[in-house]
Amino acid sequence: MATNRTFTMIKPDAFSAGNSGAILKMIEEAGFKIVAMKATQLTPAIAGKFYEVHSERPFYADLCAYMSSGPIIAAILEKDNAVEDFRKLIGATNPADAAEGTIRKIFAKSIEANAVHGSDSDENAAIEGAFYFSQIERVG
Ligand code: YYY
Ligand code: MG
Repeated sequence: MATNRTFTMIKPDAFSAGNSGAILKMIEEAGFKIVAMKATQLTPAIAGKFYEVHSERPFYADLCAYMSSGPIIAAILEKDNAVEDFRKLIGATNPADAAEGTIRKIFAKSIEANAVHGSDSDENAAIEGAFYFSQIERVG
């Protein structure tokens, strides 16, 4: 996958609140193209694999339970400088610290139920995109 891509999930809190459309609208209005997308529900084991990097962190078990608690939307997004620009669009992990106008400031319920995921590097964007989407399930 090219480095002008990032990976996102609309998390269970935002999906169940019916905010997926509003979030996708903000994403498109910020100049991102959706080049792969699906709705799915993770099992705790799959959530655990996705967040394996956090497996030693105290919040890991709760995070895996939360991320498998309801449907999500997974998507690959394309834009120049995608990873950095998308992290700016979503705001800080804790919505209490997120800047005004960011997706997490507007939609997140808590540090755990924080509405969206965004990859933190080009390398992880490629890994995370490939975790969800095969070649035939995405553009390019
Ligand atoms: O990349 P980002 O999602 O902003 O934060 P990470 O530090 O990678 O943590 C992943 C995920 O874990 C975060 O979105 C919510 C949850 N989490 C938590 O529940 N409690 C924390 N103290 C830190 C993170
Ligand atoms: Mg992260």
